[in-house]
Amino acid sequence: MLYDGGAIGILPIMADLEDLKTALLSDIAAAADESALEAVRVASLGKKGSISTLLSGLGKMSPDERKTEGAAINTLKEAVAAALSARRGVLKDAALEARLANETLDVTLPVRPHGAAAGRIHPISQVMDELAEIFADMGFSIAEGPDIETDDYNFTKLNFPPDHPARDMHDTFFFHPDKQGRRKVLRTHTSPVQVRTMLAQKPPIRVICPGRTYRCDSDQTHTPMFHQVEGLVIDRSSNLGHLKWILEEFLKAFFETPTVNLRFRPSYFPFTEPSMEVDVQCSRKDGEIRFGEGSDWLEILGCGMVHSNVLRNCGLDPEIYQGFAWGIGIDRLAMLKYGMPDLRAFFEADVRWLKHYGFRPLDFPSLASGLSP
Ligand code: 2NM
Repeated sequence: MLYDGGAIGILPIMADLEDLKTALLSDIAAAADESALEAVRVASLGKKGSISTLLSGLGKMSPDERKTEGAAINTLKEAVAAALSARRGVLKDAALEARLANETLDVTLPVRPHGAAAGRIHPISQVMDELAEIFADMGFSIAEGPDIETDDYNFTKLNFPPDHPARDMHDTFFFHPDKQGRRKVLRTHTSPVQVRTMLAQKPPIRVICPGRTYRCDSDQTHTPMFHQVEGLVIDRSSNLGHLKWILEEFLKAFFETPTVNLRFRPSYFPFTEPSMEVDVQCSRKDGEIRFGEGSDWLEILGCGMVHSNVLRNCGLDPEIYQGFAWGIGIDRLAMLKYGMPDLRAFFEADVRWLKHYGFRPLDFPSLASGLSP
């Protein structure tokens, strides 16, 4: 059957419409699949379809004719559209039934060792997960902030006065200054996250701030982007005894040794007073380092009591609150714990390296089941 409109003429009588309806409905009922059904739709309701052609012929009719013919054609159009949609539903269900009957899946087959299971967790992500686990157990939460920071948060609020030489200690990546002459920086440490935390929260504060940090420095032991975790505790009577206990507990849990011996040496950071560098006692044999024993010392982190200027800059009254902070390099922690000799391999995205040093995605660290599976 052709629905070319021409066969029916542009001035159809009601009987022609009935014939057309019967023909279309029977074609719809006979359509065996969705593409056959679509052909009927195009031939009737499509731009040049029979019903569309009838509708476009209305313009040539007298107003009276148009009224009756128009209503009749629209009724036809609706009936055909409804039949098309009903048939489409039936065909869709039938197609799905057929697929379900044909496609089978043997759920007793072993899982293929491909895909997600073949991926590996990067050692830095693994160490960050381990840190989160250890500090969460001691009541710390994790705080994060932007990699691009203001000079104010990265330096000024942390008691680095403008033009103070301490700013040169951090080989800073500066952005071009804006119209007001302010230049943003790639944060040189995660301390600005602690500034944000102190400005936003009331003590007691217990946070760790892990993340990417940037310094313009690149050699055997430095990459321009590296990872740090800093910790901050603020309360009315937080003191160095608490700091020492937290660091010992952390290092014992992280390196999975029953004891650690720490040595605190005086040092200088603008944001702490007093400031200290901390060494762990260790032994070195055949290039391997062991903690908790031996006659050697390895510098591992920096720490101190938060400077009263920093507290004041962050809205805390140093007459009421005091606290301590520390900072550790995550990349070096990972190298020490997992025996990776070359820092630069961390950032080369070599899948062979990742296959060797990476961690299985479902073996996440837990203090109960072991941090490093
Ligand atoms: C370190 C060493 C010592 C530190 C201080 C602060 C803040 F914001 F509270 F002032 N955050 N981080 C800090 C102190 C960091 O890294 C070696």
